[in-house]
Amino acid sequence: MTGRRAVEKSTTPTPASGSTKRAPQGRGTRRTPGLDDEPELIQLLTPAGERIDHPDYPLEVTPQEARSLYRDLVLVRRVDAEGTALQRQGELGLWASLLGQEAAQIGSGRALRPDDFAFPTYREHGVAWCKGVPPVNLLGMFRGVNNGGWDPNENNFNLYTIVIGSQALHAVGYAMGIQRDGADSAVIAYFGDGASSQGDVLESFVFGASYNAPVVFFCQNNQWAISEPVERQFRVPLYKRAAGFGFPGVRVDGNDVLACLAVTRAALAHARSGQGPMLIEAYTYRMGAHTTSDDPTKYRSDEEVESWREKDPIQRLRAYLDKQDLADAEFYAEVDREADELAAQIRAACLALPDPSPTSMFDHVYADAHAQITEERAFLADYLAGFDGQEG
Ligand SMILES: Cc1ncc(C[n+]2csc(CCOP(=O)(O)OP(=O)(O)O)c2C)c(N)n1
Repeated sequence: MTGRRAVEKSTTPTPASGSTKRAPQGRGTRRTPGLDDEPELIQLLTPAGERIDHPDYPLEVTPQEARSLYRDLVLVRRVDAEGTALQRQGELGLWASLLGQEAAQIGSGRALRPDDFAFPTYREHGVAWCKGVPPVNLLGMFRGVNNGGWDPNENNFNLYTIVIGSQALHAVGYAMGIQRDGADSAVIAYFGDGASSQGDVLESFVFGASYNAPVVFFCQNNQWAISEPVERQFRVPLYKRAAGFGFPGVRVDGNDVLACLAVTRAALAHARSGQGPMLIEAYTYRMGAHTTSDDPTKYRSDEEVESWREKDPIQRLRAYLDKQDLADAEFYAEVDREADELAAQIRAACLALPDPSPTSMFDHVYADAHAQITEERAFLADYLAGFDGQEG
């Protein structure tokens, strides 16, 4: 591991992880005056579960709220594990795992009000959970039986976006719309570190800033864009890019659910009060593969993965609950039992998803009837009818 990542990992303070400073090597030795200050990492819970305060992001959580955040983290991890298992058993074509990113998603998702609109990528299963999208609805697209699986307007949660970064533009457009409606809501756009190099995301920063749109850009920096490491894309820490566009950027510990909740709440309040966008960089790690069709052992080291395992978001909150005596064995057993039940439900519902008719691929191509589509649909229907009565 060389370059910027080495610099980032050594200078980002994670109090209980005991990170040590290493001499930057390779490309990381190039210094940029004024841009090489230590990035501040906003953290409210250390990896050992110690609660710390931050003057700009105060947060009160009741014992009940802390337990419910734990429950969400565990259930969402289980939904994700079931998605991976279903794909491995041939029931899904693909699955994009969120393993390791639960705190970034649950923390930010819990900060959203029902009237706030979220624009996800393909990995935001935790945000979907917070927005009330039933987990089984996430499976349709990955099983290839529908193009989405939920109505975006029912839960103010847009359909998953595979085209990297395009949803950031949709989010800003939507935010400009609600701004003109005079609504007191905010919009949040999720994307990854790789996506932040995409033109669409940078254009959305320009528009968001120029129009002071009520939008929060939430970047989950999970360190890798498939096999591209983050240091290949950034000369400066990602959150610092916001300054160049004229709005604030902060880096939050993406494995700390409390910090993600507090910082996202503050950013949404900032957006709602007419002060325009904010960029949140949730500094986290993708513990699993990019998707089930990827093999990360080809490009990243076991040591790197292990070092992040020590910062696990669920263990961290559990350590806090234990230290504060907020949960007992019965509570943990109940959450695990609920997770087992949820996994079984998802599995059964996935297998019961109806297969679409082959000609349904022509539906919704255009809003109104279209001569060419009508002809192509009829051609396929005729062709398929030719097999009627044949075996196999
Ligand atoms: C416009 C576009 N270019 C390329 C791809 C192929 N692609 C799929 S995922 C991905 C990497 C995305 O990385 P990042 O934004 O960091 O998100 P992550 O998957 O790590 O959460 C790429 C390049 C795509 N889907 N869309």
